[in-house]
Amino acid sequence: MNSEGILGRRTFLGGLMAAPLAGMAPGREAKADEKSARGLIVRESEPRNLEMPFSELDSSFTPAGRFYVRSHFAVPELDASTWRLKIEGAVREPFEFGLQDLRRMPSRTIMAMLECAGNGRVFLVPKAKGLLWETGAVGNAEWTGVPLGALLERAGVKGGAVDVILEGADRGRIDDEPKSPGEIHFARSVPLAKAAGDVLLAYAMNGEDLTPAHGFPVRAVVPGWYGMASVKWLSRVIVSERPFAGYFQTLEYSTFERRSGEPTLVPLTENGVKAQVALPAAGEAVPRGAEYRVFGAAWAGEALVSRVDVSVDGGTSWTPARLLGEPIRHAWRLWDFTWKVPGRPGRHILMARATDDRGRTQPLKRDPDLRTVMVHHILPVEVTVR
Ligand SMILES: Nc1nc2c(c(=O)[nH]1)N[C@H]1C(S)=C(S)[C@@H](COP(=O)(O)O)O[C@H]1N2
Ligand SMILES: [Mo]
Repeated sequence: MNSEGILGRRTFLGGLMAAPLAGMAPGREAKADEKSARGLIVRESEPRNLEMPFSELDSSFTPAGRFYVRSHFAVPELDASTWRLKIEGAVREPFEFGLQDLRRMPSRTIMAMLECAGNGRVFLVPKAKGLLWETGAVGNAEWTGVPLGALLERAGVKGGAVDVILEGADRGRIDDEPKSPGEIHFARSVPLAKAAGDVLLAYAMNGEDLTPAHGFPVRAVVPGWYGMASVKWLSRVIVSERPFAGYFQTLEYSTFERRSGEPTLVPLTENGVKAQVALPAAGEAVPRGAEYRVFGAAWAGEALVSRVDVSVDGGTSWTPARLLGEPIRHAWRLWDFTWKVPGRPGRHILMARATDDRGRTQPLKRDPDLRTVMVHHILPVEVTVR
C-alpha cells in the first residue's frame, strides 16, 4: 500500500480548494495570454505557470488554450518578422534563417505529448521544492515544423560533435541560487543522435501558429522526452563537442543514477511509463451500485503503452483497462475501465498502472534518487461511494 501517495492526495484536495481560477487572478499579468489561461489552474502568476485540471480531460488532443504552460522566465516578446535562428558551433557552415525561410522548408507534422518533469510533484512527501503541480502539467498535441536533422545536415556537423544545445530567447536570474551567475537563458541539450533523429523545430500547434506562451514563433519538440527538452522561443542551436552542462541540464532536471555505486547526477531525458486517472477525480462522490467509467491517459516516452491495469481495491487486485484508439508513438493513449461500484457506501482507493512494450512497468513506490522530478510512481485516487 502506497501511503505516501494517499497523504499526497489529501494535500492535493486542500491545494485544489485554495488554488484560484485563472479568471479570478489579479489582472496585472493577464495580458495577451489571458484567453489561454481560462479554466486552467494558476500555479504561478509571474512567470506564468498554468496547469489543466486533469479531470477535465475529454479528448486526445489538448487545445493550445487548455495545454499546461511551464515557463521559468517571462515570455520574451519576439517579432515574427525579425526573429532569426542560428545553427552554429561545431558545424562546417553555420547559417541563419528567419520564420519565412523555415516555413518554406519541407515540413513534418507529428503528434507528441509533453509532460513537465515536475508533474505530480505535489504528491511527494516530504514536500518538495518547486512548483507543486498536481496531474495536469501534461498535454498531447499535433506539432508542425522542420526536422532539426535537416538543418543539421545542411550545416554539416563536424566529426567530434556529441551534443546539440537548444537555447531560448527568455532569460532571467535563478533566485534561489546564492551564487547565481547573473541572468541566464533557458537552455537544454539533446545528444546528437536524438537531435538528428526525431526532434522537430515547430512553428504550429494543432494546425495554428504557436501562441506566445507555447514558444512563438518557433520551439523545439523533443518527442518522448520530458518537457524541459522542448525549448520554447528558440533563438540559438549550438552543436557542441562536449556534453552541455548548463543550469537546467545538470542542476535542475537531473536525477541521481548509481551506475558505479556512487550516486551521480545525470540529465533527465525520456518520460517514464505512466498512467493517470482523469475520472473519477480525487475525492469524487461515486453513486453506489452504478457502472462507473474510469477514464484516463497513459504514455511511455519513446516506447508504446502495451497495457494499463486498474485496481479498485487499493492495489490488491488488478484488471486490464481498455486501450482506446490506435497506438501512436510519442502520443498519449487514452484508456477506460468499467467499474462496478459496490452497493455499500464507503471509501475506495483506485489506481492505474501502465506497462510498455519494452516491459517497463510503473513503479509502486517513489525512488528518492529521482529528487523532485519524474514523478511516475502509482498515484492512488481516493473516492467516496455513496
Ligand atoms: N525557452 C524555454 N523553453 C522551455 C521552458 C522555459 O522556461 N523556457 N520550459 C520547459 C519546460 S520545463 C517544459 S515542461 C515545457 C513546457 O512547454 P509548454 O509551456 O508549451 O507546455 O517547455 C520547456 N521549454
Ligand atoms: Mo517542465
